[in-house]
Amino acid sequence: MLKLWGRQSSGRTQKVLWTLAEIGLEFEFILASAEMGPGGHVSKGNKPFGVVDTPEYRAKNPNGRVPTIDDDGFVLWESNSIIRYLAMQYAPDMLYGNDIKTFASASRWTDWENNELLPPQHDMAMHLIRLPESQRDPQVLAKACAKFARAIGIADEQLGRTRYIAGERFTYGDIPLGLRVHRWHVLGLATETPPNVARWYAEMKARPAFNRWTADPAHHLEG
Ligand SMILES: N[C@@H](CCC(=O)N[C@@H](CS)C(=O)NCC(=O)O)C(=O)O
Repeated sequence: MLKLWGRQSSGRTQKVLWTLAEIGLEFEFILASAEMGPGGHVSKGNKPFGVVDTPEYRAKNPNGRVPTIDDDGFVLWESNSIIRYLAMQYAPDMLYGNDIKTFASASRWTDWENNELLPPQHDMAMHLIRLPESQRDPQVLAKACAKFARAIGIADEQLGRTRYIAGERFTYGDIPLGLRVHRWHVLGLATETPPNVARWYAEMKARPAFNRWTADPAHHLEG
C-alpha cells in the first residue's frame, strides 16, 4: 500500500491528500514534521510529530521535509512532482484527460501556485495564527494579503475564460489552487473573492474528494 509522510496542516501535504482522494487510492498516512505537532507549532513550545529527522526518513528524503511518498518501493518527494506522478500513474483520464497539452497546462498552474500563491500564503498563516503573538508583524501580513490578491486576479481572468483552471475539464491543476483559495477563506482573509474564482470555488467545495481531507477548517487553522 502507498505510504504518505506529512501532516494535515501542511498545504503541500494537502495537495497530495486531495489528489489521493480524487483517485480513490488507499494509503497509509504517517504524521511527520519537525515544525508542527499535535498541539500546534513548535514556536509555541509544542512537541513536533518528528520522524523527519530519523536516518530512515532522511534516506528517503534528504531534505527532511514533507510530503514524501513510497509507492511499492518507489520513493518520491516534492509535492508537485508527487501529484503529477499520481495523476500519470493512477488517473490520466480523470486528472488530465490523458492529453499531453492538458497535462502541461495543469502542470503550469501547479508550478504557478508554488511560485505565486504559496509564499504569500505562508506569510499569511505565520503572521495570523502560527507565530506567537509577539512575533507577528501586521505589515508582513498586509503585504502578503496584497500579493496573494494580485495573483488571484490572474486565476480569475483564466476562470473567466474556462470552467476549470486548465480548460473545460477538472484536472490535477485545480487542486493546488483550490487548496490555496480554501485556506484563504478559512483564514478569514478572502474579503473580496473575484466572481470567476467564487463560481469555481463553489464547484471545488462540491467535490467529494475535497470534503475528505481538505474542507475541515481545523486542518488549516492548527497553529
Ligand atoms: N518544495 C517542497 C517543500 C517541502 C516543504 O517545505 N514542506 C513543509 C511543509 S508544507 C515542511 O516540511 N515543513 C517543515 C516540517 O513540517 O517539518 C515540496 O513542495 O514538497
